[in-house]
Amino acid sequence: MTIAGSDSSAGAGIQADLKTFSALGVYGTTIITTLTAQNTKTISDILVVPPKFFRNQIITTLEDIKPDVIKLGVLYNKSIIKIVKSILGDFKNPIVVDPVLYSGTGIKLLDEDSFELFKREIVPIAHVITPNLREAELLSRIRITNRHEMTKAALQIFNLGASNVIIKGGHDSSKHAKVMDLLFRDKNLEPQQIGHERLEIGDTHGTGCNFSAAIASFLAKGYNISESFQLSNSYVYEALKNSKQIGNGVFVSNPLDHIYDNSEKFKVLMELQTAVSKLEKMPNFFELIPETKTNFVYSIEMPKNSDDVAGVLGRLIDLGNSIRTPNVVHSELPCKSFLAQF
Ligand code: PXL
Repeated sequence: MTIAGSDSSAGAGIQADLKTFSALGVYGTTIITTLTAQNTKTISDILVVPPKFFRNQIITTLEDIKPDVIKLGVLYNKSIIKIVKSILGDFKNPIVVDPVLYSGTGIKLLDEDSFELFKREIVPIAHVITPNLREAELLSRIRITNRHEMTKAALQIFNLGASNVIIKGGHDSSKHAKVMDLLFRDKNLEPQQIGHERLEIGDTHGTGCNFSAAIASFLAKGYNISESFQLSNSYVYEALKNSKQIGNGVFVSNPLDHIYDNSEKFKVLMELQTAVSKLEKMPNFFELIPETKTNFVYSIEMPKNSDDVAGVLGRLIDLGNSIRTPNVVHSELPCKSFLAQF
C-alpha cells in the first residue's frame, strides 16, 4: 500500500509508486493524500483530500486487503499525519517513510507547521526512512558536507525513532564524480555504503519515489533491509539511466521498459550468490571440481537467451582444500550487467 500524493505529470508520487510496484512484481493499493496539478517545470495547484474521505480510503482498503508493507510519501498537513498515525500506529508489518518535504521543482509538500508533528509521530513508526541530503539535514539539523556528517545525521534520525535510515547522496551539490548512499541500521553496525558513478543527466523528478517504492517492494518480497537497499539502488540507477524528457522541464526517471524482467533477474542473482556462499562453506566440495574447473549457472524461468542466465565469472576453482569463487557481482546488479558466462 502506498499513502501519497498524486502527480498529474505521473513522474512522481502515487503514479511512480504504482509503476515501480508493477515493475517489481508486487501489487499496490493507493491511498491519496493530495492531488497536484503538475508538469515537469512546476506545481501550479494542490488539493488536499478532505480528512474524512482520506480516512475512509485507508479504513475501507485495509478492511479487505492486508498489505505486506506500507509506504508513506507526501502527507502534507497535520490532519493527514494524525489520521495516518492513529490508524497505522501499531501496524505490524514494515512501514517505509519517504519524508517528502519539497518537490523537485521546489514546491513545499509538507506544511511548515506540520514538520515537528511529522518528526514526532511519523519518523518513529518507520521501519526505514529514506531522506535525500536536504531532507536529512532538516530532520537531523546537521549540515552535511562529507561522509562523516552524513553518518552523524543518520544517527540523529535513528535517534528520532526510525529503525533504519537510508540517506541518498544524489543531491550532493559538490558534484563529486561518485554518488554515495548510506544505510544506517544500528549503532553497533558499520553503516553500509553504496557508491555509483554520477550520471550526466540533469535534474530528474520521481527518483525518490521510485527508490522508496522499490524498497517497499523488495521488503514485501521478503528481502531484508540490506538486500532491499542494494537492489533498490541498482533499480533506481537503471531507471535514471533510462530517464526521459517528457516535457520541457526536468527529466523523469523512468523504470518501465525492462523492469519486470529485472526483478526476476535480481532474484536469480541473489539466489546464485546465496548458493555460492553455501558451496564455499560445504566441507570437501572442492573434491568435486575437475581440472577444467566448474561452471555454476542459474537462470530465470524459461530463459530466452544468454542474457537470462547468470553464472560465476571464471568458474569455481579447486584450491586443494577449499574453492575459490570469483565475485558474483554484487554492486552492479542491474540487468545490463547480468552475467552470461558459459
Ligand atoms: O518527488 C517527490 C514527490 C512526491 N509526491 C508527489 C510529488 C513529488 C514531487 O513533485 O509531486 C505527489
